[in-house]
Amino acid sequence: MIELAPGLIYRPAHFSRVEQEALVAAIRDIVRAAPLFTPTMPRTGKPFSVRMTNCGPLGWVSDRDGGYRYQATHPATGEPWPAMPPALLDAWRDLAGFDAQPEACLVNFYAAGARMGLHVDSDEQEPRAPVLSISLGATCLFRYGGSKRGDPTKSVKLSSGDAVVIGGQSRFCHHGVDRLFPGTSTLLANDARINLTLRRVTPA
Ligand code: MD3
Ligand code: FE
Repeated sequence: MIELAPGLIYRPAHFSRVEQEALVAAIRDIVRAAPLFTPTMPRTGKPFSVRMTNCGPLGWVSDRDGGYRYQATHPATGEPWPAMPPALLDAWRDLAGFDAQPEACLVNFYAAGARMGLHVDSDEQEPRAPVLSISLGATCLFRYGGSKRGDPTKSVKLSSGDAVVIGGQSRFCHHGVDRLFPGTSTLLANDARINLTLRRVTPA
């Protein structure tokens, strides 16, 4: 356990290989029920390079007309999101240090070359709840900074099986994924990476 910044807790290799394989199997079931979609930026409609889906009662979506938001249904199929797998609820209970259940698990699928620009997660209405991040597949270079966009940043490599709890003073810090490292995944084909983020959305 390494505290990268106040409230930013890095747990390298938290999940065993067998646990990672079980998470990938659970995600395959989720993607079958709730296909990956390509979010687009508010107003401009520019597509993200990361594809996404969700599980749990709420899911994060974004498109040109509706902007960033949580909603109970898949933007393309209109179906409710699939249930959160028990292994993810267990991980939240073990790592989040927050009494109420998570309501959303955002599944980010990075194909080779995908990245995520520096941003703040601020669409949740429960600022006391942390975000729990789980990385699977290819190693990435993750960047985090301060509450202001121009604040200095630091970088850390996130590898398959790593968990990060983002809470406290770090909950509203800027962060992003600069790049993936090809040839680093023995879990997923084609240098892909999956990141899961568990979130409490409504006030607990
Ligand atoms: C640091 N995902 O989905 S997870 C996101 O690897 C997102 O896919 C990244 O940022 C990914 O919003 C990073 C780790 C993470 C999540 C939230 C944070 C780090 C954070 C909030 C504040 C500071
Ligand atoms: Fe984020």
